[in-house]
Amino acid sequence: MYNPRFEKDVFKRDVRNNVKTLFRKEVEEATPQQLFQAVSYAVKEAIIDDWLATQKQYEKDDPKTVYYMSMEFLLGRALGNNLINMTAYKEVKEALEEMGIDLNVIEDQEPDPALGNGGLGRLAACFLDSLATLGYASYGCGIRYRYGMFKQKIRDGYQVEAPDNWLKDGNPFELRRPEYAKEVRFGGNIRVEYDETGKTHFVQENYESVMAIPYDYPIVGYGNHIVNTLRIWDAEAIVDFQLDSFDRGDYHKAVEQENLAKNIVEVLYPNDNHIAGKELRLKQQYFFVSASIQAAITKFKKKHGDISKLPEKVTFQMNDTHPTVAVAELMRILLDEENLGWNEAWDITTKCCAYTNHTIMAEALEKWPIDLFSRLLPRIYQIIQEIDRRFVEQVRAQYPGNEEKVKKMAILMDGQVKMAHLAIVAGYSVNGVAKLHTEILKNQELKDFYQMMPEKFNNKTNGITQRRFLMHANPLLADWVTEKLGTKEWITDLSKMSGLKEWLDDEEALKEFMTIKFKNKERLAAYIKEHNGVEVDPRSIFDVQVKRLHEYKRQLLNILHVMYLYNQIKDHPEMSFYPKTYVFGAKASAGYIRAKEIIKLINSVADVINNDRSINGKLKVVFIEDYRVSNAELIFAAADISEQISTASKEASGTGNMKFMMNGAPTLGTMDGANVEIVDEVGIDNAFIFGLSADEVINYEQNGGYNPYDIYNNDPDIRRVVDQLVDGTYANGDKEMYRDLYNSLLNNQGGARADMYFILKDFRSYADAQARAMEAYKDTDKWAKMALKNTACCGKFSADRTIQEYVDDIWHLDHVVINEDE
Ligand code: 26Q
Repeated sequence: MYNPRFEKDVFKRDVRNNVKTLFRKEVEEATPQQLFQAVSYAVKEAIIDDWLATQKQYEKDDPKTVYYMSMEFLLGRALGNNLINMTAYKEVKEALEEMGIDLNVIEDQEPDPALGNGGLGRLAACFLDSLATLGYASYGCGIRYRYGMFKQKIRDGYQVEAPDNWLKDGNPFELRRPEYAKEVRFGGNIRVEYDETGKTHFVQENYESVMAIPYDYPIVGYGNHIVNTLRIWDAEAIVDFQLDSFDRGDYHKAVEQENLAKNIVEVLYPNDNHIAGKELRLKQQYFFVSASIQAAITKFKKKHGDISKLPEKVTFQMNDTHPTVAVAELMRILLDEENLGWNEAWDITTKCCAYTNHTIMAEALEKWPIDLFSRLLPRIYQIIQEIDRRFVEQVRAQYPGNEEKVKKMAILMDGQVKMAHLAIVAGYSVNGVAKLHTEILKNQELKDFYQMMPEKFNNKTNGITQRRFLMHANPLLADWVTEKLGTKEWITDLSKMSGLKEWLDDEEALKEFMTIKFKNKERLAAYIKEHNGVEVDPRSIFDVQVKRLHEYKRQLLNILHVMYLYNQIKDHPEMSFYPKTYVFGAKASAGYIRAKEIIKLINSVADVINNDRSINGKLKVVFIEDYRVSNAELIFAAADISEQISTASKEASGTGNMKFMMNGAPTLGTMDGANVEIVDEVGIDNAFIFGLSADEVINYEQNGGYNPYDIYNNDPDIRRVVDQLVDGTYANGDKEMYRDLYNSLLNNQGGARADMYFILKDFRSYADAQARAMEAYKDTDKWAKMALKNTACCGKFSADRTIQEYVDDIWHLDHVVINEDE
């Protein structure tokens, strides 16, 4: 056992004491929430020792540090994960059992810290886990939103949003660090001053400002005593720090600053792959970026005198363009506070900043109106003007007379600040998140930049942490894997999973593997019964699509196909059909009307089908309310089929696809994002691939799309389901409820092409893949083999592999070891 604190008796005493001091109760009287708090504080105490030791080691070794800058960290619950990474989960479970406490029940008391939307935020969380586990010094830098991702309720089939007050019972794991507060300034004007040496100074005046207060959150590495830090910033009014400003009659200013502070960190924008061009969003971005960069520089300077050495010790990774003001903020500090010249400052900045692109969706490319931007961040804007001026000069020098290039590549153009261009120009690395995605960036979206600076571009295929998504999510399978491999090495070296291939022809092993899947399906069925009131049969095929709702992800294709199957079963009750349960989970951005219509449609179809006794339960549809990290863990473990059906070229990578694969669910999907690499690993025969290729999609797009009526007119099955959107079948006779969805499939609307996402175009090929999957499932032995093959081939998709590649190719961090005896 690695931590003496988990000496059972000591731990039990700690928990008892905590219940007493926190709640003045005995364990037997405490509520589950109180027990969660008491247990968490006991765990935190153990973490703190390692946290201190880690920071001491860093102080001594002085390793290069990555600052992972992200507007989102979708952490999921901490308690179970921390216990796993401290290698104390089983001991603590036993200790609690002896006290009559069920750890699972306690874990369920923890609110999901949901400081992120979906893929991008969850990736950031997986990366922190891997950085700590691999022994690299890192800080996650983000915002401590008062309200995270909204809670989703389904009322009468519609999505209703409720606030996520995740901090209402306090947060046992965080640590407030007021001594590291930083001031962040907005607005006002810049006065130019010259000192006696003739040097220019830029002085911001008439600004508003807030105090950024860091909260540190421990990130526990697996079994190595390393504890890194996620630093998320809260905002407080400066007046809290200068109590006398009320006396000075600055009452209005005081109230204004209170409001500014409160608003900035109030809530996470619930948009996924879509830009909300709101001023408050830009404030959030600059707020956490400025505080984080200031803190990083302060820390660096405390140890090193010479700021020009910054790139040797510090690197800033920008998670998409959202923190891109970082490059201008770093320039500002180097120019205005460190008094460096432009060239020297630029040299440092371009060696410190790197950018990851997560999307090619046009509506997700971040641009800000210049008037808004320059008003809010006047000095930052001046600096960007100068960066742009010099860059455009360079473009003109390289492509003389080619003003088209300037128009396409400039940072400031058409009254907008183009954040991706800024990130590429100032970054030393630009990476995509899957092979296909990076190729599309190089050859289409960012072609001009790639031609001008090919050396910056590289791919880092995403990954996930097996600690959360296998060990914690699926303990039965995790134990089985350890037993079959005869080692636990896969926990920190997922390539070891390939050893499972030895069991592909072992009938007994396959049976055990499928029994585990069955138990996980029973566990999910119980959850569905409790939360949806729907009975689903764990013997049916669990076909699952869980992810944010977006048209390009094509949940609509999935549900139209369910409608088609239902028609088939009704028309041919005698046909051979393996019982299926279609599981959906998805949040729609609150303002995304069409996405919400799709949620309503899924729920309406579920209602009709689940209540039709004539089909003998052959088909069930379940929409899981409030899809989030904690219930995702149950869902991945229980899936038979993983739906990854985005329009090819649109999903940069996807990471849910990897979580399903790891848990033994073959992919039913398009050749998009990381699906391509999943197929490379597992073999085309162990996936169900369909649909247009990325090249074909891009080709259609460049030629104005295709005509969906060609399909609608010629395929009666498709016509029937499309017509069912407007004949009242799924709307109690209301013919208008789904008219917009119907029109989106068939008719051009303003700028939007008919069936932009090629749903009807891919329908037949999708239905065919679905049929192939059902046929395959009927052959139990063959299916078991296919499922196990997926688990056995998931090694590449560990975030540990991804992070090692970032370290080797981009960050060049030093490896740190904590000496256990110190
Ligand atoms: C931007 C401005 C204003 C408000 C919101 C936003 C915003 C927020 C979140 C824009 C985009 C996002 C999220 C994007 C995202 O999650 N992208 C996904 O990233 C994953 C990790 O790389 C990939 O696997 C997915 O393919 C990609 O869609």
